[in-house]
Parts: sequence; C-alpha cells; structure tokens
Amino acid sequence: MARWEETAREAAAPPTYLPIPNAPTLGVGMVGYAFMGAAHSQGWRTAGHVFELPMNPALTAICGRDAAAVEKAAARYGWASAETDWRALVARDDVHVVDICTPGDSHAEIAIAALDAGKHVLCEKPLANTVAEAEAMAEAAERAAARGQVAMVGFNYRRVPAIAYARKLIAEGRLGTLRHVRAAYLQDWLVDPSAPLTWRLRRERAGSGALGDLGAHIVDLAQYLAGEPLVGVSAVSRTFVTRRPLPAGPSAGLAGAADADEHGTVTVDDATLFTGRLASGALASFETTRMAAGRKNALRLEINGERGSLAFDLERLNELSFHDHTEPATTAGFRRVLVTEAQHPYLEAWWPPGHALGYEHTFVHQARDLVRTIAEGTVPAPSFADGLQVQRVLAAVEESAGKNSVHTPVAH
Ligand code: SOE
Repeated sequence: MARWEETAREAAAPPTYLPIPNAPTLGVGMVGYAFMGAAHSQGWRTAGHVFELPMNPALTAICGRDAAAVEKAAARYGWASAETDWRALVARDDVHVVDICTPGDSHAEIAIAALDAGKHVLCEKPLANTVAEAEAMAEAAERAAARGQVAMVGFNYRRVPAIAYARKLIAEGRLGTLRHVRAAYLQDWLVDPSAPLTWRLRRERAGSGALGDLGAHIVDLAQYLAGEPLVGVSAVSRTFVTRRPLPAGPSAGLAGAADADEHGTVTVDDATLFTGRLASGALASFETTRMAAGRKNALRLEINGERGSLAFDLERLNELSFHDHTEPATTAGFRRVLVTEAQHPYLEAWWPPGHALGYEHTFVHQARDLVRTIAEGTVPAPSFADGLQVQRVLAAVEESAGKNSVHTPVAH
C-alpha cells in the first residue's frame, strides 16, 4: 500500500472550522431527502462559507421513514444524524429550524407542530395542498412570530439574482405603471405516457399537478415582482394522459390507485392556463405545463410597463432583458443585462463578473436570507401569509377551470 494510502486511512476527519467563530450554532433539522432535500442540503452546507452570517447553520439531523435510506442520505448530504420520525426531530433541543422538504400532504401537520414546539420553519412550496391547511399554517406562524419565531416558504426563484434585481428595478419605477405580467413555467417530463404514476400525479399527495408544482412559483413571482396581489382569475385545465403505470417498488401513498393492469389514474392537471387581474388593474397571463416537449425548466417572465419592459428565462438565469421605452425609438430595444456584477443582489459573495451562477445558488441565498431573518428578528419573505395568498390564487384557478370546462363556443 502506497504511503499516501496508509496516511489517508489513518487520518482523522479534518477539523471543521466554524465559518464565524464564537457565533451561535443554528441547528437545522430537515424532513425529506429527495430532490428538494438534496437542494436544501447544498444550501445549508454552503451559505456560511460564502456569506457573512450572524450564526453558523449546522446540518444537525435529517429525517425519513426508511432508516437505511435516510442514513445513506445523511452521509451523502453531510448531515450529523438521522431520524425516522419527524416528531422526534422536532422534539430535539439541538434542532432550532425545521426544514420541510416533503410532499404537500404533510406540510401542515409538520409545520404547525414545529411552530408550536418553538422552532423556526422553512416549508417547501406550495405551502399546503388546500386553503384550509394554508390558513391554519399562517395562523400558527402568526402565533409563533409573537414568540420571535420565523416561518418562511421556499419560493427559491425570488433568490435568482436576476429576479431579485428585476424586483428592485420595478420598485424604483424603471417600468412605470405596470400594464402586463406574462408568466410561463414549461417542463416536459410527462410527455411520455409511460412516465410512472408518482406522488406528484395524485391529488391526495400533491394537491394539484402543474398548477401547484409550477404555477405556485409563477403566481408568487408575479405578485412579488408587481408588488401587488392577483384579485381575479379565469382558467382552463387539462389532464392529457389520464392513466399511467405504477412506479417500480413500494407505491407509497398510492394505495387504492392501482388497477388490475398495474396502472393508476392521474388525478391532477397536466397543464393549466389562466389569466388574471392584479389589484392595480394590470393584466396577467400564466401557462403551467409538464407537457411542453423540449422545454426542460423554462420559467419565463415578461413585465410590461408604460416606461419599459423586463424579460427573464430560467434556462438563462444569469441574464435579464431590459427595454427602456423612454429611450429614442431609433436606439431603443431589449438589451441583455448579465446579472453578475458585485452590485447585483447576492453577487457580492460570489465570483468576478461573468462567472455565472446556477439553480443551486438560489438555495444558498435562501439559507442566507433565513439565517439573517432569524438573527435580525425581521419579517420573513416570503412569509406563510404570502404562501396563503398563493394558495388562494391556486384555489380560485381550480374553481374557475372547473366552471370553464366548456369554452364559449366560437361560431363557425
Ligand atoms: C418540478 O419538476 C420541480 O421539481 C418543482 O417541484 C420545483 O419547485 C422546481 O423548482 C423545479 O421543478
């Protein structure tokens, strides 16, 4: 055995230097370890080593029902311990923040228990599967806020630097009075009818399909960027593929979904399109679909005001297109702003201009903002009240889609 191998085998784990010596340690306990669990773990691991934080976030415990799988996830994502019961995680004195990365049907129970147990909470989007659940969560968050606790919803795209900068430009009046908000969130992972019936395709687990999964993001972003709520909507919705093969392995939560041919019924929308009116009278249009062949994660925004427009595409997330309508028409037009300057939101901590960021950085920014909000005792954004507003819009969209199942016929 080479010498380097001997010493590598002998070496103890390297000392972990706390990013901020002598600062309090904020113990995080995360429930769930799939896609969002992995993304949030990256955020918690990295935030204290990139930004100046008032507290050291620690990956204290990760929780999942399958003991072997959650131990593997703990090792892979860098968590200090593993739990198989979220109630035990919530009860731990070394857990100060409960981070909920589970399907929507468990958000309310876990969040309310954690808040009532004196913990801060970060809950993945959408806040809940129903307005009633979201209302109970917002009420628990309000009670907890009086005790100095913070409750935030994981609308991570607010923390794309280009979107945070767009919000700044709009708030400064660079677009003037808004006329239109145009938003689309297009994916294509369900185009193949043999794609299995996962939990995201069952109402009792996910609450809705493209609408809650993707639409929640663009409804939140429309209201965040415009700085005002949607007050009315009109929608159409469709489930194009109504039966799909059951997933391989234990079909957790799909009991009763299976037919004799090992297929199950899709009980959520594949695509939902809707229009909306904002409080100021500006008009909005939204597209959400997981059937847009060729679009992988295409969240697109365009905001039109009387003084100019902004446009964004998540698949080019370091760029913001800006048109200043006050410029002479002969030289005006959309120009591409590369949002990588130190003066741009979050960029002070990263690389020199032009060294682009990615999807994962939004979770680092989310962790940074949550730690600072907890330390400063400020109001979290987005709060559970913001999450409840989104849930109310989603419910109105579903109600409208139910009524609009038959379009006004076009004379021919
Ligand atoms: C859906 O595929 C999904 O994973 C959403 O659930 C996430 O919120 C989004 O950020 C990426 O796409």
